[in-house]
Amino acid sequence: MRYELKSLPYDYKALEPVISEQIMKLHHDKHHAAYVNGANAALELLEKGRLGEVINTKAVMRDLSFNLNGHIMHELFWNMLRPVRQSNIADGKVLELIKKSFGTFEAFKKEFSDAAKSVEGSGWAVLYMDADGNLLIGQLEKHNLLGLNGYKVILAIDVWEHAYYLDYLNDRATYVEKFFSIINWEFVNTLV
Ligand code: MN3
Repeated sequence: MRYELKSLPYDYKALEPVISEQIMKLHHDKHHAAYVNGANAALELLEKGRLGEVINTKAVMRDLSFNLNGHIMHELFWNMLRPVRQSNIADGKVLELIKKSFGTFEAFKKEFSDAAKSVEGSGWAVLYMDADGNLLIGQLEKHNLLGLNGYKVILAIDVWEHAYYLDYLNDRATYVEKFFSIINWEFVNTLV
């Protein structure tokens, strides 16, 4: 088995002015591609190990966790975005679930934004759903640490510097605020 880098579901410029074409090209074609290649390299080593070659199992599995989760998170992330809309509040089933778990959309937005702004170093803020439709917000460090096992990722924001620095420099807060205008709630509703 090998993983593949799919094309973006829209043009590189589609998310401007929130996320520039330059960032999208680098982010998808270089960073996401590197996670796909890294995951495939780890798979190849595991296959060699099965054939008797001596491998560093712990290191390979660490690489697989980092790169495969990086690939999975980016595939979701691209689909979770769409061209900017001025009023872009959640609707449908996901809005019901947000209200059930957080009270109001605004309370959800504040907690999610605070999570995104306070990720230490490289990582993600994630909206998770359990099997009963309860939502929780958490952080991922890198792509793979501090996650909630058994929970489904239904929304995530990449707050690695590669996701925003060329457009926002160190102003992660503004990137997080503008992210809300490009969330594809239609896609998120297919996950809940
Ligand atoms: Mn990224």
